[in-house]
Amino acid sequence: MTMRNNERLRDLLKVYFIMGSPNCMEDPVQVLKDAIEGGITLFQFREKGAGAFTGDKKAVLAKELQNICQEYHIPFIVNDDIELAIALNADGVHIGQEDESVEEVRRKLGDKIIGVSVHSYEEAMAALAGGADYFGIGPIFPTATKEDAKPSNGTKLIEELRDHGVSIPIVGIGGISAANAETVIQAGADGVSVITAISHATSVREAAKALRKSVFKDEKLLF
Ligand code: IFP
Ligand code: MG
Repeated sequence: MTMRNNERLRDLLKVYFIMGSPNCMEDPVQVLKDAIEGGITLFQFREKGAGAFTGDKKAVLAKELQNICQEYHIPFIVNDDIELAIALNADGVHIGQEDESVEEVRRKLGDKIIGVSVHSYEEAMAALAGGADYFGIGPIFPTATKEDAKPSNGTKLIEELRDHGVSIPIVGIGGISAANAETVIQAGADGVSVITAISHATSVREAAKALRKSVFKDEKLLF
C-alpha cells in the first residue's frame, strides 16, 4: 500500500504536527520525539519565521528530524521546499497557492504525498484536478503563527466541500487545540494540524496526547 492510498492518508492526517526551529522552546529533536511519544500521526517540517534556518543549517535539521520520523515510522512532509523534499527523499510536501502549481510538483515528486492549502471552493477544485492528495484548510480559528494569516473562517469550507461530495482527505489548521478539535472533525475533516498547541506546551508529550484523545473521541476502540 502506498502512502497516497486515500484511506491510509486519512488515518495519517488525524494528529498532524507541524514545526521548525522558530516554533520550539527547546531542541527541535526533543520536541519531535516527545510529540511522537504523545501520539502524533504525521509530521511536517516548516522552517519559517523569525530566525529560521536556511541553506545547509536548514537541511541538516531537516535530516535530523527525518531520521527520528523514520525511527518511529512517522511519515515526514516538507513545507514548500520541493528541492529539499527531493534531496531527502521525503514522504511528501505541503504547498500553498503561492508555490509552484500542483501539476508541476506532481511531475517532480511522482507518487509522494502532496498536500495543498486551499481557501475557496475554486482553489479546491483546481488542486484536485492537479493531483493533490489532501487539503489543508484554515485558519479555522484565529492564529498567531502566521503574521499574514487570512481571517478565520471556521469550518465553512470543509462543510461546503463535503456537502458537494468531495471526499479527498482534509486536515483543518489554525488555532486548533484539544479543546476545539472535535468540532473540526465533526465538520468533516479527517484530522487536525497544529503548531503552537504542541510546540509551545509545557509538556509537549501531554499536549500531543490530549489532542489525539480529542480527535479519537468517537473512536474509543482505537485506544
Ligand atoms: N496547511 C497545512 C497542513 N500545512 C501548512 N503548512 C499550511 C496549511 C500553511 F496542515 F499540512 F495541511
Ligand atoms: Mg507555503
